Amino acid sequence: MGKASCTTSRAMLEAMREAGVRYLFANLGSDHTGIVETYAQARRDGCADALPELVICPHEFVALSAAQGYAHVSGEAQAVLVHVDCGTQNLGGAVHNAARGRVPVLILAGLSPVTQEGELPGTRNEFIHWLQDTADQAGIVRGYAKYAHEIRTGRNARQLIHRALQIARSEPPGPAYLVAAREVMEETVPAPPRGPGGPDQRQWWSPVAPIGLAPQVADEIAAAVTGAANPLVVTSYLGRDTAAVAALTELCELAAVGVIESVPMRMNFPADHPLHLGYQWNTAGQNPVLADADVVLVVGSDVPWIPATNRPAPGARVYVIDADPIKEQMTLWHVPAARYARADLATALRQVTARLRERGGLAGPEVAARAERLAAVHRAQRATWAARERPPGDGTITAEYLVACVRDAIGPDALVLTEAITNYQVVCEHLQPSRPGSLLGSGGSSLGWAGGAAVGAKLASPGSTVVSLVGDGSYLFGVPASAQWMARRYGAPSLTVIFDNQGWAAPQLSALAVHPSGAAAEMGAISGFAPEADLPGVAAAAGGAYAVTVSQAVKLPVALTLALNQVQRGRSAVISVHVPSAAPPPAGPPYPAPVDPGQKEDSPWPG
Ligand SMILES: Cc1ncc(C[n+]2csc(CCOP(=O)(O)OP(=O)(O)O)c2C)c(N)n1
Ligand SMILES: [Mg+2]
Repeated sequence: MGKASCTTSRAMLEAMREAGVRYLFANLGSDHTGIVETYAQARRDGCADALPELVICPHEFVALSAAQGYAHVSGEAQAVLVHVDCGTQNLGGAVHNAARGRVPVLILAGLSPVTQEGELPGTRNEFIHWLQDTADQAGIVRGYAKYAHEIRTGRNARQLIHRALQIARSEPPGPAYLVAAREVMEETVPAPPRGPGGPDQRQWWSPVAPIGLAPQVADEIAAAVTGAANPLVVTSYLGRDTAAVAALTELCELAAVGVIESVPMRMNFPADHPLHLGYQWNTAGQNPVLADADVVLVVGSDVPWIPATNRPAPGARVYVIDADPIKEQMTLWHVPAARYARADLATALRQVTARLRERGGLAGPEVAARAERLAAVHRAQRATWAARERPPGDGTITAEYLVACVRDAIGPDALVLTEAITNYQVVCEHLQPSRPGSLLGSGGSSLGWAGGAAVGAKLASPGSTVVSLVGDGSYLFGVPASAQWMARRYGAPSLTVIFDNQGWAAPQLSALAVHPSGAAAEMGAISGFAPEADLPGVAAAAGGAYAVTVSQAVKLPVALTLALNQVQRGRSAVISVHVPSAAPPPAGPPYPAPVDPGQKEDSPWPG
């Protein structure tokens, strides 16, 4: 092929690279002949730099989670390549996580060939091409994608790649999904001019510029804060822009405004700041701090509170500021607010702070007294939490003690991914993240995100120690064999700490919340994981990980230190820690004894 032309596949890959996509997280199929050929040519010709680096992902959910983890940490959208409808279906809940987590990502899938008689290069030649022909492949993800479209000709493939990424990166960010038939990906198209004088595509496709508050809205919010006796900020993901953390801190310090983190999927406000007033997740009761507030700024939150059990006082004035302040993507959502404002959060907070300074009136004794009062609440919370960290006298491990040990072992510079489910709140209260960017959650609720996200996070920040805190169920949802294989293959080691409560606690707690004295309360959980699986052993087998299970409090600190040493040396480590059980052991006959690991058995059910 001459320099003046190339295939659509190459054009798409080059456009991704131009747009700043460093990695293509890929799970390949018969639709990707042009892509496979392009990578092979680039390898042969020594010009692989013009393409995104290929990361082979044995499972699509892990591929998209890895792309998400990379974008979470770097802010840079990456790309995922999947196989027709099958691969798209296997993305599964990771699409939900990317959408709810506001993560920019480009997903590219092939379509079954659109010819069957040899009319065009790439025509159908395998039986699956008929089986994979579906009426609306993009429909699988349409409810989650910001943009779902088909590349119908190679002539504008570059343009559509750039357009998809521009839409994915513009606020609020999210997934963009493109499909292309095999014939289109095999099509020969003119190559764009190169070198000086050639188009620099990236500058033409930047995301939409941040917007600020209208001046009168900034003024209105500043006036409300100035006039408030108890102003409060509630946030969940403001920290996805680390600059917004500094902007929030400045505002809060100026006006003595307390901060609650509700369902925090990021580090939003330093936990060690005296104005940090704690966390709320599925809190069953009324949060007194929220009840006391007369002005509430909801700044970057999908769920600032759960109104059936916890809400501001009836007279409180609420202001919602967000990239999507009325959550058009949710069918049912309402926070009764005096004003809903669409704005970039760092910009909006700086504007309000500037207006507060112009207005003055915050240097009086009331504001200073409020700061002192809030600091006392903060100190009392921390004292309660600290008391819970002591291990019980029987030598077992509580979740609180576990998080405290992890915190002390990893130090403040680690990057922590949390998918600890019923221990989400425990993780926050005992980790107390105080460095912007140091805590990540999926932003959604489809479990298993952390497995792949840890790989992506490490690729984005190779100098960071990446630590995942996950439930035993969430660990298994994350296809650990796939994620751990990728971690070894691509040099992206991390530490995984499993809260092994022997099953799914969450569905049982959900049942008890609705049926507090029903049969579920009487009979106990039905979602236990007995017989116990060797969870770290999965990682050892698939990715050569250092694998250990701990059940005694006294052994935990040393186990964590040894595991972290392994991670520093480039090997992943998985520690499963027995914490109080989610479910009693099942009734009925005993399960077969586990197979001795040294022994090879043909049947999994010996004896
Ligand atoms: C993909 C997916 N499937 C099912 C669920 C429903 N679900 C929510 S929490 C949970 C249990 C999680 O177990 P684990 O990670 O062990 O946390 P625990 O509840 O024990 O704290 C399940 C199954 C979900 N959120 N996502
Ligand atoms: Mg569990």
